[in-house]
Amino acid sequence: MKQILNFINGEFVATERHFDKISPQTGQKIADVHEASKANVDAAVAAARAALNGPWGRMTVAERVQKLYAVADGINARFDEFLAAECADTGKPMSLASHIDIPRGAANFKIFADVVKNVATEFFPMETPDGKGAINYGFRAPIGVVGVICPWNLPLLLMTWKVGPALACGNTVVVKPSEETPQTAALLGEVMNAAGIPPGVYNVVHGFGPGSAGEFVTTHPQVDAITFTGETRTGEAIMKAAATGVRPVSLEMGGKNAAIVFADCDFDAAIEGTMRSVFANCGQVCLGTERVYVERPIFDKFVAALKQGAEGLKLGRPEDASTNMGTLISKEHQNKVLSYYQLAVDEGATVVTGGGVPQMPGELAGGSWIQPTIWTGLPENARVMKEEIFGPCCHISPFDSEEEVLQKANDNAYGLATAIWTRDVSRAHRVAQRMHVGLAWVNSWFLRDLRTPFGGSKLSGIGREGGVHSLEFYTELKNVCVKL
Ligand code: NAD
Ligand code: 6OD
Repeated sequence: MKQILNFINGEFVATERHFDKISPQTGQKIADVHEASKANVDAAVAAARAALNGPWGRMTVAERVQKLYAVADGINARFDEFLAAECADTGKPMSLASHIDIPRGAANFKIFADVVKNVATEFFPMETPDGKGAINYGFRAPIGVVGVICPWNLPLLLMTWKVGPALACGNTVVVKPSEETPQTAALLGEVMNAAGIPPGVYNVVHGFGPGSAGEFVTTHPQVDAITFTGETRTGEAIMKAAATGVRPVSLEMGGKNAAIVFADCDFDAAIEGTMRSVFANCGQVCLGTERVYVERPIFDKFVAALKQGAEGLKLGRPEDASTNMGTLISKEHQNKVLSYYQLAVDEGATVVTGGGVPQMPGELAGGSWIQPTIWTGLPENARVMKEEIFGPCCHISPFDSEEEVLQKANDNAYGLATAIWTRDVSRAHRVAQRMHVGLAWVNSWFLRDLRTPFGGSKLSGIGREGGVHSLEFYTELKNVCVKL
């Protein structure tokens, strides 16, 4: 059986307690994961502290940048191993992970190295009574040892989205991958060593949340800042943990995102984009759409086209090139999504398509498969319209005016993302600016430029990362004033 070890101070560390990694495709165990104890987490934090005060902290920016380029190259050199590990852990199609998850895993190191290399700080010359003057300049110091708590939906992408900028800014990290997806974080340890990243800079501890590695990292007094991606309730617990010691947190959390489709849109592009935003990664994307509002003149046509698209999705093995939808992450998550499928019916939805579990052949019958699902007919106050499901499903509602759709789309406790489909440029800007979200796409979805701010409003999070905004979280800006 494959053994997934912790990575502490540049070495792979076995532990006594193990937990099972279950394949979401078959329901069979595929690996033994070594759970980190409190003592293992203490060792990881101590190693991170020593590296911060030692070789990593003393490295010039140029040297650090070269090392991070080598990490990116190392991921690309072992692309197929990362791809196989990510797809085994998540059940996602290789066609998806080879275009998004793994290339982004590498890009997150290159791009944030470039950001750090190229960003200037502020400078203010100052007049003084003696006429000689003074200069002020900003200096960015690393924030210290960063605890990185990760989810399972885009494991390598979302972990490196934090680790890339954290290391580029000169910090060291203790990463707690999701218990569902331990493999690529561990594999990255080998790449770090091969790239010459000093021991202790990148550490990985496996385990769960409360009473396990997640809690040990976030409550550790020697962890200086915490960056988290995951569910809103977990984020709240982490924010409480960070209050002790007044430590900064960056929280990227859930969403209940609305797409708004106006009658003047490019219809085919709106269908293609909405198909992706609802069904990509089996609906397990925080930025994904679960509420679709369609202007009444094209409502019936839109519902019919999305139904046709959903019914054309091919579920199957990751390595099969024709697969365009994989599994949910686990049986537990399948049960959660199915409970919402039932709730939608109980709340009075019309099931346009799906609503259950597909029949899969052979060993796949034991996996966490789910049908792509579309509903219509729910009132705005239904729970299915308010709560994040995190599955391949959406509700489609008609609307008659811009004001009406803005009111409905914004009437939600989350505020992560929206996708607006229209050919009217003025309306596109107007609606994008009036949506209570951190990210608004117009005539696109998940079109990402890593230099741009990323984050959510309301229950979807606090803080922004991306480009220079990541520097704001991963460094402390000091003012140096020099009298001339
Ligand atoms: P989760 O909150 O259940 O788990 C995330 C991580 O937190 C895991 O590593 C888990 O072990 C750890 N954890 C759980 N309880 C903890 C505790 N008390 N202390 C410390 N660590 C703890 O989230 P998930 O189910 O892995 O991911 C799905 C969720 O993540 C969805 O809600 C999705 O919307 C959200 N998400 C948000 C973004 C974003 O950028 N906003 C991106 C991806 C996923
Ligand atoms: O692309 C990214 O940087 C990012 N943070 C994506 C998040 C996806 C959520 O599931």
